[in-house]
Amino acid sequence: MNIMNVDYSTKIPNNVNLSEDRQVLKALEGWHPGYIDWWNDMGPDGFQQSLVYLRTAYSVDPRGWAKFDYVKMPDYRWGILLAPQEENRVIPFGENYGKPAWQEVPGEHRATLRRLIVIQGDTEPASVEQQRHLGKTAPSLYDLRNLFQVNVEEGRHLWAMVYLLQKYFGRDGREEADELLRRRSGDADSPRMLGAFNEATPDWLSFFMFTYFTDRDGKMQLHSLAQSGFDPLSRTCRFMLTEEAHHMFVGETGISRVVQRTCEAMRAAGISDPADIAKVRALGVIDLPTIQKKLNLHYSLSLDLFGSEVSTNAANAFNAGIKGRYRETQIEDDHRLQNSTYPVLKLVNGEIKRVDEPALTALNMRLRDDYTQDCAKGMLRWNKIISLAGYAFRLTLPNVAFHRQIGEFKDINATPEGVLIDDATWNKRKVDWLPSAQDGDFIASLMKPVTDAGVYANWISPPKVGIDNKPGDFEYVKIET
Ligand code: BYC
Repeated sequence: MNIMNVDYSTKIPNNVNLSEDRQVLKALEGWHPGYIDWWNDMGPDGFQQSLVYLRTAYSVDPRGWAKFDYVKMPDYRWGILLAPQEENRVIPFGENYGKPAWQEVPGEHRATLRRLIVIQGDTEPASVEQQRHLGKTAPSLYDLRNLFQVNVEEGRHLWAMVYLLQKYFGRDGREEADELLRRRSGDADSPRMLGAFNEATPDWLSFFMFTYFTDRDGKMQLHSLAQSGFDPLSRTCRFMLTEEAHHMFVGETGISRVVQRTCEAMRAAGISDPADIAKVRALGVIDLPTIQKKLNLHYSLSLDLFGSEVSTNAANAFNAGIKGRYRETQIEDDHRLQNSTYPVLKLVNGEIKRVDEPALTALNMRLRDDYTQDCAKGMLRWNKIISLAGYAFRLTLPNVAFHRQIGEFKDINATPEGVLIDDATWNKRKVDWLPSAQDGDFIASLMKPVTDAGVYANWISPPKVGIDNKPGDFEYVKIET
């Protein structure tokens, strides 16, 4: 079979020759009904009978891999797609640097690999659960369609990890696959594994922040796993990254459009001070200081997803050849890191300072730094919109010590500028930096569904171009209740 093209003749579309891999096909077919039950219970609330203009992967050729058509979500063809195998690929880092990449799980690293695959898999359904109520308040059919596109693809990413578990990890892999359908975002007894995936996504601004900041953690982690010496994981993550790009596009352009609309409305009303929150809110748009607060929240929650700055787990995964660095193969060094150091932000005598640590244990910090750099690009774009509208206001990333629950800064309080403060000051000032209940109520009051084609809620600008180059009044979702 041609690896570039996906076989749609089996119940589970795939480019991994499932029809000749009866045991895995059977295991996946056994898992399928539970997945559909999960999708019906925890996937988008309502809209399951609606026709949604979705893209589905039909190939893994980067030059043309998806086709668009109307689909009912439960009929979406969730498939197993791996990027083509690179001939003679070698392990690009760690103690096994330069040896042939593994096509089977190396016994001594089985537990580490399984843990990483399970964590990755757990985030995918979690995000669908977090976003399940948003369809009811979508600001347009265009946005509704983008939400559902993100949701079905996160569902596919779950399938991707479940395939790896079932093909390569035998009985315990099957048990883990079942557990992935059992845990629930925010559940007191059986929560999702990582913190940010148990938080609520209560409104569309949160959704855009989530797809900008949290999906971007996904990008960094997938890039690191795409370097893996375990070749099936590498190939799986490489293809997932193709889809992930759209999710971050939804976040970046979503925030751009909110900022744009706010600036336009302020200008039209002759408002010169963007911090005059009452006046701005009276226009039915989201004021820039509140957008900054949402940004502070989602960025800090997403930073926690990188784990501790100094981590032996990260060092072990790298040494083993299982999880590399962002763009590992493009880095010019020895790819073993036995003798190098990396500057890590730490608390030293009550001050935040960079301290050299062994590069191996500092890998989470390094990936987080790469992430921060990537996040900063959004600020440039959004601030350009604000300055073109004639306002001096600037959106900024808060200091990495701000509002942290994992790592070096979890036990201290810091302002968004990185000034350390005591508990009393934090408790008094936190409403200035993080969304308050009143901010949430105000945003919630704007979240009214808009379901006419080509029409947008007052608080968000229309997109510059349509999906798949469709015209402005295209009916992206044919709503059927
Ligand atoms: N919450 O050495 P440490 C995505 C645990 S997002 C709760 O500090 P390590 C997506 C950790 O598990 C990408 N627990 O950190 C986005 C460990 O527990 P155990 C998802 C946490 O292990 C949007 C202990 O603390 N993929 O794809 O080096 C929509 C000490 O750990 C947290 C991955 O994350 C936390 N935030 O790094 C849809 C890739 N942080 O084992 C999808 C796979 C740490 O001692 N995961 N802990 O009980 C990893 O590479 C690493 O496990 C982590 C943590 C980066 C998550």
